[in-house]
Amino acid sequence: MIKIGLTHQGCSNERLFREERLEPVHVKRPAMPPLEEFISCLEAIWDSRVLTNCGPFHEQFERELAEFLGVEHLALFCNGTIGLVTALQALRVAGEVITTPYSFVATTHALLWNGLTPVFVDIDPVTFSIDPKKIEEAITPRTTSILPVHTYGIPCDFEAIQRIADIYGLKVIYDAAHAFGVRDSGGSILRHGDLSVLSFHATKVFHTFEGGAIICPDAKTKQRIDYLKNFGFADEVTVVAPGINGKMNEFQAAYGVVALKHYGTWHASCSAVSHRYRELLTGVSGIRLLNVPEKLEWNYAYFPILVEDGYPLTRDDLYYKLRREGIHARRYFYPLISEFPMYRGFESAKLEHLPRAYEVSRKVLCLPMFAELPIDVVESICRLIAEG
Ligand code: T4K
Repeated sequence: MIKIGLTHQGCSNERLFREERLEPVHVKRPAMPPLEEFISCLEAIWDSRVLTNCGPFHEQFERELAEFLGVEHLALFCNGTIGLVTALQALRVAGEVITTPYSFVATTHALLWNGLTPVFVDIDPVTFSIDPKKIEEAITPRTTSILPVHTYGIPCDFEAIQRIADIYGLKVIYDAAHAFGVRDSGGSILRHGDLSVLSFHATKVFHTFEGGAIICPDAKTKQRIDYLKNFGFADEVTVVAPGINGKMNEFQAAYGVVALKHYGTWHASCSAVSHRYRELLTGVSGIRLLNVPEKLEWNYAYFPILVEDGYPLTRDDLYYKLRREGIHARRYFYPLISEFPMYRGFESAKLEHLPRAYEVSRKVLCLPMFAELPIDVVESICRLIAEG
């Protein structure tokens, strides 16, 4: 039983975790709307017996989500990974794809599932996303596309990336798994590139248990993606592509409709958590915080810190120290994707080509970050970090 919301008189949360062996505080805890609100949707599903294949909740959620995100065309998916696999299919991507080693493995697994060759380039030390300056030198005659990731919801340098894509005639597919609701002065950052792919996994700022979406520029592309996510069916007797089953079911979609109404509240709570972390960790020697651009409407997807040389403990020492206290921070993203066996044979995966990504992966620690995280727990975590 989790008791992170409770502080007993004279007993701090950090002592509670240690002495009473309560449930640990994980890096993520899904935000959930009141159960009653979802139950009425379940009743509607029970009555209609429409469980999947783009039923009424699917259509409603697709519409309401597009409006909420400020995008015109969006196709829902059963999860983000199948969304990525399908996005690459939709654009008929072939050959080599330039991407980042500093991400969750799903980013590049989607390439391997399409028979594509990942070409890793190093990251920018500030955004932790692909460094556009490194992209050009990785282009070969086989390069067709770029697959950047908006790491932790901080936008990539999309202008520089698009400039290169335009010069060399490359497609850009953004892995926007972390970028739900992020807006800059021009609007949703999902408008960039040829396609963007969201994840609504349980650990994301907005979730549908599992789920995802592809954001696309026009109705024609959406039509093709809709065919692809439903086995390629254009109608009952016509199959136009070797599609997959990527559909979001009615339970996920109904949940999405309900959850969307609460996102504003959850976002505000995450903002309070993030600001308290920032107040307490700014100036702690050897702890570096994520650089969030000033005018960005961020989503507080993660709270990564870098444990630098000036800190008295190594990153792993701090990770285990917090763990002993019941705080389960996570090392997202360590090891690098390029270090896993199915990738390390690629020339671009050699660590000598990826020094910044390697360094960040050895220093990063993502602290618990979710809407229900009590501020006094944030304060306890920061005390533990500050004391070294
Ligand atoms: N691209 C990027 C850049 C991504 O980060 C991801 C997913 C994808 C693509 C693929 O999208 P999806 O196909 O997943 O839609 C988690 C998530 O499973 C994964 O979705 C996410 N990225 C990745 C960064 O994190 P794990 O293996 O770390 O998850 P897990 O099960 O250890 O969960 C972390 C903590 O969250 C747990 O310690 C407890 C808490 N938790 C988790 C779940 C699943 C809950 O409280 N409730 C839950 O239901 O990968």
